[in-house]
Amino acid sequence: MSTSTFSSHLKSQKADFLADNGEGWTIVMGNEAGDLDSLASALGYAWLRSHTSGKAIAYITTPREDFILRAENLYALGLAGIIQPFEELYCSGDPMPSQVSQFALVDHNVLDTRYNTPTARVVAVIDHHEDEGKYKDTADPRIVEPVGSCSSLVAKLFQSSNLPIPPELSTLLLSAILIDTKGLKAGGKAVDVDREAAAYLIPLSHLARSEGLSALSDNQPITQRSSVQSLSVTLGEKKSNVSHLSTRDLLRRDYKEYTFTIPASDHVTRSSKMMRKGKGRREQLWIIKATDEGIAEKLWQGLESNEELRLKRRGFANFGFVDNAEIAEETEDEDEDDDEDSEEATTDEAAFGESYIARAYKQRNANATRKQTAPILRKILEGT
Ligand SMILES: [Mn+2]
Repeated sequence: MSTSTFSSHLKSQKADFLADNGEGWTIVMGNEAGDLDSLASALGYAWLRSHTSGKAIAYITTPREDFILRAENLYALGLAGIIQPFEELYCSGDPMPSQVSQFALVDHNVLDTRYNTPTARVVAVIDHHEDEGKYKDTADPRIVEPVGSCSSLVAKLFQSSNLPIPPELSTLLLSAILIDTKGLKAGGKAVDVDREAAAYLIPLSHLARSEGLSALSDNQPITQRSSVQSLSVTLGEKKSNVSHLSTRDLLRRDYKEYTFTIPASDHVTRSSKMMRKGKGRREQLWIIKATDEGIAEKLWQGLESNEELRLKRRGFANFGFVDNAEIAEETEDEDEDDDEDSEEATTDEAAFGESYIARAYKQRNANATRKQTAPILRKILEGT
């Protein structure tokens, strides 16, 4: 299939879907952060499902104005011949037809409350986050495995289906795997499933077309070939080049919202957490409504005693706060030592004003991502 027919297939599929008002269709969606893994998994599984078990379309959850925040997504879509994503793909901002009731979840395993109407049914789950145990009676397949990239699980499904995979999709899935596993680096997030998926996809991707790569062409592992590694480097550069983005853009780029039910009181609280990643450094900032003091206490205690995250309290002066409202001139705080700021830290919980209680932490285990923190948070708040 040529690039132009792949993208025109998507375009006409979108038109059919809207003409049907969604009736009889399954919407395949990734998580709301909208990273390349979510995007590729949704497009990949929608293709597979629409060729095996009925009408399915990928829904791209990223809002139109946020699309530019992920240059690596635009780049990988470009490799797949999708140059104008908003025309070719069914995206956030397009109408959600009233007849839609079937959802397939990829790269997350709980249907967002926005779509969770009384008639909504989750008919498939393919994910690599912690399993929240839902939809066991309705989802088929229901695959939740801790692999490096959800795209690897989608690739594995293609492999066992014997359905020919378009090179555009191979390229997209491969790109997501490379991004998520930093080029399948040894000692990183890649597990065997990721390596096997990449080895399956590479000869079926654009890389093969440009270089005549085949799985058996020499003794070097296919994932170590220079064209694969250079794609990985390019994607990584696109992803980490964020110099054109503002602080607000950076936060929007990785925003995720979680809903937890707190036992004892009947609150439902929404906590959003932001983490910025530097070279091997990770910090956490928590902001809580002052009216939720019980939650704050529970949270501080749970977080600070957590042995996986190994959090170290940090004072807001480290981040340029001089008092409640003002932000200081840029201060250098590279390589701060672990003990200097514990005293002042206790005094500035009101850094975000009286309505909020805030604490900042340095994460001494910089390897733990949101994937580890989210279940810890749930345990602390829900006690399960
Ligand atoms: Mn993922």
